[in-house]
Amino acid sequence: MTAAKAPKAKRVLLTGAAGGIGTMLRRKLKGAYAELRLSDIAAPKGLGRDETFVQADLADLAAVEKIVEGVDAIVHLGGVSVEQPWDAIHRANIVGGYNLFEAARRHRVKRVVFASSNHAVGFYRRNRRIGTGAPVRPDSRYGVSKAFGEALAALYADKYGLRVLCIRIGNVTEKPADVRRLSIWISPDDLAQLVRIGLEHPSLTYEIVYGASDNARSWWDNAAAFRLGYRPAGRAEDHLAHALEGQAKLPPDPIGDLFEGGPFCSSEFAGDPETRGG
Ligand code: 15L
Repeated sequence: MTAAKAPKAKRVLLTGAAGGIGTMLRRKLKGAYAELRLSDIAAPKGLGRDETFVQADLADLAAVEKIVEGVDAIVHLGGVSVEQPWDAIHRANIVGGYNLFEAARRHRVKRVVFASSNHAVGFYRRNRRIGTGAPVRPDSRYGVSKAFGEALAALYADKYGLRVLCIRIGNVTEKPADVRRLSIWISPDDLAQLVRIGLEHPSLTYEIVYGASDNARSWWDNAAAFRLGYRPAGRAEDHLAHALEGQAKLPPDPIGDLFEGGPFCSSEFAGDPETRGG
């Protein structure tokens, strides 16, 4: 099949469905596909009768194979979503990420939308503007696991023909929570738009995009997303007062303020801030 004729997904699996982003997306994607199968370690709250939930631990390949069986596409949000000790990151994001892509290959899944994170590039300085071609610069073990996920995604796309969209999500909330988030914020509607591009775009093969709204203070060149038709409607600056209010409640973070990843960079930081970071 030529790239231009690839059909959009009909049966979709959402991993990490009980988490914050999973809960938002589950609502936004409702009714958009013939089947939306939800999965997580624990059942999501308020599961409707019309919703299908299948429990699975991502570290268990046999369990992951069961949840991917029969779907056309996967939105992979599952795993650890903040910095944690290596054992937890390794189990859920490294082993879990591998299991997810490998199960997708074995079951001939066509597409994966991978929830990557801004923390894969968190150690770039805030006075730089980076595109998706910049080398990864993780700011945490968590960020490393997201860079690993992007690499896995590229391998499965290039070698096995999977169509993959990696979204380096900034921070998805109704309103940006502080000054750093004015640069990286994405509204739930804009994130849903990007996810649907990943599930439906006819000529997608492998792409990394930034999961950010139309933010005046953005640090990212999101041309790759725009080429795929992304038209964000949210603007962080419309919520400036809310962000400043949130900022006023935060402790000072002079190291974090230098880098895109903020507190993920200053946590455990032992380097020279003048010479470290990209
Ligand atoms: C992330 O990747 C996390 O999942 C989320 O909890 C926030 O910390 C976000 O990044 C952020 O950078 O604000």
